[in-house]
Amino acid sequence: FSEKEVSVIFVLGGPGAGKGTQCANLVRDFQFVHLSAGDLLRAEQNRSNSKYGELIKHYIKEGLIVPQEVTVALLKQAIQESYEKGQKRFLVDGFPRKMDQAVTFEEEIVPSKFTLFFDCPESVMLKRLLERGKTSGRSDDNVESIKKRFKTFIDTSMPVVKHFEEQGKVVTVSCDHDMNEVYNQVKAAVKDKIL
Ligand code: UP5
Ligand code: MG
Repeated sequence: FSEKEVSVIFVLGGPGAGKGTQCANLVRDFQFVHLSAGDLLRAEQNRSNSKYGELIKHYIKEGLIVPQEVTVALLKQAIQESYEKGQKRFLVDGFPRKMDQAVTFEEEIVPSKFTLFFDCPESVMLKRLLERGKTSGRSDDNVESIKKRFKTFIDTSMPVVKHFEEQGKVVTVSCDHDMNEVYNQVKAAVKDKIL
């Protein structure tokens, strides 16, 4: 795709920072398709004849990054399907979480417009995830997995944020506030860049 055909905003931030919550707000108010890489992987894991089911299950529980071939293919397919239905604006949530994915996506699919980065203290994210874990049924919403997800985020995903920051393509949102206040920051960032 060219940047004229399709615009992509990457939504990055630690586990439980509120990416999915705020993407849902943006979908409600603007014309975006929300693609959560984690949701796509969980759906693939549960698809009955997927050859990647066991692999995805293991990586998610251990808080590790699934090999890019799997995730990039799922995103490419989802974007293609929506594009064919006339959709042009995408929020790519929770991706790219590793440098190789960032490079491959921008080379093989489309360069991102910018990255919305959700900055949140670990203590706040931990509290949110443990609370959500009471009902989410997610295999990684437990203390052991959460600690591993935090470590992967710092070691592997923050370098991606730094990479885009060096290109002047990051807008940081401070997430340790109530949902409406966070959304005001998100809306301002998106309006400024897209509309
Ligand atoms: N909440 C949200 N905002 C709040 C606020 N302002 N005040 C109070 N509460 C707030 O929110 C989390 C919880 O907090 C919710 O209960 C919400 O109500 C509350 P949510 O919006 O779900 O946060 P989000 O940032 O989306 O958290 P999530 O757990 O989805 O983040 P992760 O990035 O960890 O999860 P994801 O699904 O993206 O990835 C899971 C795993 O998949 C990864 O660990 C990895 O193993 C794998 N993966 C890959 O391998 N490759 C990829 O490219 C992507 C994922
Ligand atoms: Mg999410």
